[in-house]
Amino acid sequence: MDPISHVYETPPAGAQADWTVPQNWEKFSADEHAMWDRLFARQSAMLPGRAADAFMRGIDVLKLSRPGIPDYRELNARLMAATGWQILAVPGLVPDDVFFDHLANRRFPAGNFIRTPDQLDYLQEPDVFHDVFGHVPMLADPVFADYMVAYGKGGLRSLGYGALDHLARLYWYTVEFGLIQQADGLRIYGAGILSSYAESIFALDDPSPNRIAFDLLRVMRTHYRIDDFQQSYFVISSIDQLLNVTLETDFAPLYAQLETLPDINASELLPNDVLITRGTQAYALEAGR
Ligand code: HBI
Ligand code: FE
Repeated sequence: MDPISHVYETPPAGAQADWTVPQNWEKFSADEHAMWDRLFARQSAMLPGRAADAFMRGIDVLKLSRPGIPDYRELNARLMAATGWQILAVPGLVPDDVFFDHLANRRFPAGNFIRTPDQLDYLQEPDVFHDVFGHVPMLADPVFADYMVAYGKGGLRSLGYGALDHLARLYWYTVEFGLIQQADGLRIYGAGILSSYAESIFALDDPSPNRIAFDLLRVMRTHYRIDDFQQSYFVISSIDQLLNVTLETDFAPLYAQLETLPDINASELLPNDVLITRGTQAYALEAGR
């Protein structure tokens, strides 16, 4: 997950001006590679029938099932051939403008560390498992790859409108926590879900959360939780829908409109919502949220 907790102003020692660092693949220990393998085995056993077809294809095309933390020299050769994207190592969270500039130029920044055994199911900052296992397979899909570029360019523009918070919700409810309606059922394409064992079950099977047909303006009005399962998920009908709505929408008037509209709570439903599932919110109510 990507909590916007502590972002420094300037790159730390050893990092480039664009916040990247050498991956230094050789420095990962046997224990760190074993942690990747453990997480990979747990997720890949559960994801067939849950993850989007595009994600499963990405795992295959990029040969992510090879043991150990991927070496970006090899991974980037495959990813570059598929969609022109590359993965670069960063120490952790990077400033928004730096992040958007990387995306706009087909570079995905990945945290250059892996969680420890006591962080198996939750950690604050995105590590290499979340960033590479969660995000990179979808970047091998040509349409999704273009969506991420469009998002990066839109992100840079949003800063000029003071609209970062609204645009960040789009990232959250698509790239991180998105669901997609396939002909053979509901599937996950969001990296925040796909890199989490428990949320990969919750997001599809639990009666608690709302599952709402994706609507751009609606999503940009909706609050989200960074520290627990989502109370609502938004469902796209295809990756083309996501790319096209992003390319065809003029965001400037939308941002102006957003200033006049109230925000929506994460669990709230609106009369115009197209519902795939009306959630009971039992999970959130039980947890006292
Ligand atoms: N930095 N490394 C990293 N990863 C992110 O996902 C990230 C970031 N910085 C900012 C950021 N995300 C947000 O601006 C987006 O979630 C919108
Ligand atoms: Fe992420």
